[in-house]
Amino acid sequence: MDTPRIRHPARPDAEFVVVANRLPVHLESRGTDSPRWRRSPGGLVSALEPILHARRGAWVGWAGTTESIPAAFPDQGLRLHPVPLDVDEHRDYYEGFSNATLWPLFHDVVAPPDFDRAWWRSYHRVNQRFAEHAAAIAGPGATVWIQDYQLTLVPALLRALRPDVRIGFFLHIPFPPPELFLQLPWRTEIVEGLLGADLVGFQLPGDAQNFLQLVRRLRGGESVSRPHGTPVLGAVRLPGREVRVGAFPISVDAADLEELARSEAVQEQARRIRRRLGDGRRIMLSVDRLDYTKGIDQRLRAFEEILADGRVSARDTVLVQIATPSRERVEHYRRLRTRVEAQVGRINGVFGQVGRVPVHYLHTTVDRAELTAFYRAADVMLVTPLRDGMNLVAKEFVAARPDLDGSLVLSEFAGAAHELTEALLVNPHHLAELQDAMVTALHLDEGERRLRMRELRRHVRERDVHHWARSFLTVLAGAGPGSLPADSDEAPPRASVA
Ligand code: GDG
Repeated sequence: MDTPRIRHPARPDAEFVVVANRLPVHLESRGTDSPRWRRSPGGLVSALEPILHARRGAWVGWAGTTESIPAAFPDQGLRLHPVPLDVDEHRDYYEGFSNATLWPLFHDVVAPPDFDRAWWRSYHRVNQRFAEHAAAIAGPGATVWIQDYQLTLVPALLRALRPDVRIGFFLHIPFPPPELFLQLPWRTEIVEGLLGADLVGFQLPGDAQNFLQLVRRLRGGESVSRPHGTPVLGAVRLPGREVRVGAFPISVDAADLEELARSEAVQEQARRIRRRLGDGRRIMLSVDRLDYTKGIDQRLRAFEEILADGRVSARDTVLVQIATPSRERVEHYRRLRTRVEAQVGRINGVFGQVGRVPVHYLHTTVDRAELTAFYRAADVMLVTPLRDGMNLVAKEFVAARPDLDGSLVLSEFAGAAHELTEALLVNPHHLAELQDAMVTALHLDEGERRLRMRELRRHVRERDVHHWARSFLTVLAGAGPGSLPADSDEAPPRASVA
């Protein structure tokens, strides 16, 4: 662990600033020891870390606690700037507006969103605070990259404070069709918030098109230039500047995951997992945050039915569901947990025997090496969300299979399905189709498994998370201050991607 360093007061000298709801650290409690700050692993931080180091970077975000931040806040070798949130703000800005309004609305209202004025006020206030923190540390002409749906107002709020900086925004979740988005009482404020950026990036071209269509509805057709082709699909003209809009599908650190998957320790752990689940049994695996968008209950129901009609048997097949705890105080999430745990209990009660249950349900977070061992141990990976911006689990599974074995069943409503076309693609709402895909995946012959996996891996290795960060930042570097003469009629130049 790095020596703790304190970053107060802020200095306005960072050349590159990442603004995200969370800092890439968390407090870890072990036994009776007092909790310690640890780096949170993840693709975003590994993609951005080299850039943060090379460009005098800083990261602005919430530290994950509503307690006051200790004086010796460790920056883990990065310049971390914590934004404080109190208990009420955590409830209203984070659990409320972010996760009970925007999250369900942006995921095709698979759960009904709640609209609450007090949450909105808190969301606005907290976004203002994030903007002020970013403004306080960004050097003259810095690049600021704002992440995700919790911070949609920050681009415009930051521009008002610091018109000299170049602002990028990336949305990690889907952007809904205008008919759904327009339900939001604060729709204009959010769109204007995003238009404070020089580049607004989405996962898929369809998300970017939804946003451009919405802008046409709200601001008039003449404000949007013609499509250009991926990654920049159009631009919104504003007085004196333009906002580019594009698609940048996120990915994983494939080389890093592959190295971990090839390590002897992970391979041994994978063998141990297989032994413990019963040698000779085929393993189906799912890994999700316990979220209603991930299709966990639909998947369990599909499995229950193929057990009931005898297409699979608990003797030779087992389903491992890792369900990471998530947003546990939000009502929809509590109800989902109750539902899923009742289903698991029923399936195991009806189809299990002593020492041999059909579903292993782990409501926990496993460490990265163990997760990779599960990926390596699986015969079939089930990734069947009802709606998902991308879904990194699907790409991680592929990256972790240098042995070219394992089959991937993937929902067509996950962003990843647009790239991972060699997976067995399914509509997770169609129970029979999902069941057929599960059974087919369990019986794919080795030749076909290898053929599909080779293609999947080629894609994930070429388009990894470094490629994602590079393409976004290359387009952003050509956007922003000075990229368009004030009253130009010219279409913006086609962006080139490194
Ligand atoms: C949002 C969008 C988009 C899960 N359980 C454990 C664990 N994980 C890790 C996975 C993966 C990550 O969490 C989950 O990422 P996903 O992409 O699957 O889903 P969201 O959390 O909903 O992410 C999504 C993403 O942002 C990025 O833009 O793809 O569409 O919804 O990396 O590995 N990691 C460990 N233990 C666990 O138990 N170590």
